[in-house]
Amino acid sequence: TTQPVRRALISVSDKTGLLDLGRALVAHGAEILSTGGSARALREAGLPVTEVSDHTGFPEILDGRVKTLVPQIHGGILGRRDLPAHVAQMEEHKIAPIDLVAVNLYPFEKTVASGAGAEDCIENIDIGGPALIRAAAKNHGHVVVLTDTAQYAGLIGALEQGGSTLEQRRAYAGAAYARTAAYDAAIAAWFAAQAQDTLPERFVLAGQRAEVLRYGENPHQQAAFYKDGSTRPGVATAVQVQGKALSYNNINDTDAAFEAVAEFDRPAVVIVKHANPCGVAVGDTLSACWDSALRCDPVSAFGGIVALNRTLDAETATKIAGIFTEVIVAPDADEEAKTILARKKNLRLLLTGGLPDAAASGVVVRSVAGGFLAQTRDNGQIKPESLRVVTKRAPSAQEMEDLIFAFRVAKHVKSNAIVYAKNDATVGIGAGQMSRVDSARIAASKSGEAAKAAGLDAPLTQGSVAASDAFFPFADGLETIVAAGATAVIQPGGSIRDDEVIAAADAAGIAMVFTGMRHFRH
Ligand code: 93A
Repeated sequence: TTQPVRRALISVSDKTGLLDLGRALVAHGAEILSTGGSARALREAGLPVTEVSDHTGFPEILDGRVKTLVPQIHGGILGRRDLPAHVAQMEEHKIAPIDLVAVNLYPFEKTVASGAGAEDCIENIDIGGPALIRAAAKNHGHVVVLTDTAQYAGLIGALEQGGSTLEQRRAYAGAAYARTAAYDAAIAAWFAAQAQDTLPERFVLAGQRAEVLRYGENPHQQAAFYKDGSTRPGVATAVQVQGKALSYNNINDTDAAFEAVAEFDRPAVVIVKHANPCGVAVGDTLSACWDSALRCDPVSAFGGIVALNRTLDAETATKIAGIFTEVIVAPDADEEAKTILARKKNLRLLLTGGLPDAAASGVVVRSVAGGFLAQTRDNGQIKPESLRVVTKRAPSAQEMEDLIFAFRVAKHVKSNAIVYAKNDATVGIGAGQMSRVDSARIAASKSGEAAKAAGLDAPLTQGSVAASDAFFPFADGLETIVAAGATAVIQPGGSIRDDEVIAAADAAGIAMVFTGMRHFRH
């Protein structure tokens, strides 16, 4: 089944590695057929090449839209060498067999990502290339297909052993169909975007395996990190400056932390554990934000992920490095900060080069047995003018600032979420409980422990404000918050018992604000 290459067709947009491949093919006695630009590059390197148009006697026409879409080429690729009838027909029509096809496609994805106009994008829809790839992959019993420059080295190695093996050709064929499928998925997504069809009838997910991870959420699970080519600053596009390889959980937590910190305009720090914030603060400097964020729950912050929305400075880096931290993610870090962190060999430092737009639209998916759910991402951000005070007492200016801050944090906490905040920092976070009352209680009791650890006698929730990601179905959740010492509450409103909840707030003399927007996150 080892198949030597006597004739190869090369048609590549990305010329990386082209000359190495060409030289190896020539050295092993192959004739090279090639299209315009690829042929020119090979010829300029002194390699013998036959233009496809010379081989077929038919010129490239329609601005190159038709260059390889001819029977001499597709017959040469698709003809079965093991069927006498095929061999006879090929001879009759003077079709020479082609044993290798190396194609990479017009850069459609890159053209779209560059923000090019529709005409440019459409011209970059490759037709002949996918046809060549699919034909060669179908006839992998006899033909080897290369669709990725990273495959060239493997093929060159095989040529040195006398040719490609069936096993290798089969693997490349599978990769070839995955490539054309992903390519068409990108084209379909572009058409859907043009038509503003957010959730199209057929939703195709495509991703490139960027990394095989050591394991998944648990050691007995396999895992890989797939990237979809998005340029949104974040965990997929970040540069890792130092530290061990990221784990599955690290990637998930880093994503949660960085998306949360991007919510704030002022300098901010978010500490995440198990995909939930355990300390968040905004302030004038990152260093001050770190102190406040850490105070919220220093026990949980151990082994956490820290996200910052400004360039990491030396003072803040020193403080973060003072406790065990798994990952730091920031838009950038200054040289002094990098030097300080370099002493912590295992600590990962990720630099994203920018911040994602929290208000940007997009679609998020999650798998369920038998399919997946897709929804537009939660890009909702409450605006001060849409808030409605529903109690007799209105919040003070500082309370209002803390309420808006707490609600922004609650958006990034798993439901049921209750977030206590004071002076631009969280002082208690209750996450992921099945009952809202439990979230309110847990957050308050954690803050009591944090206060004890800090040598304070009053719990941090005393004189704080509280945010709830969804409405209170009964007054009990609100009463728990009042008992914890909060003086103002923010919540979406919209329960049939809103009146009872408002009455309980008035009875306690606290201020309450409705947002009209819910932030469930499961
Ligand atoms: O315009 S096409 O869809 N029509 C074709 O017949 C065709 N054949 C190969 N594009 C076609 N190709 C593509 O040309 C290949 O997929 C490759 O990306 C590109 C290489 O062109 P050149 O060798 O001129 O740089």
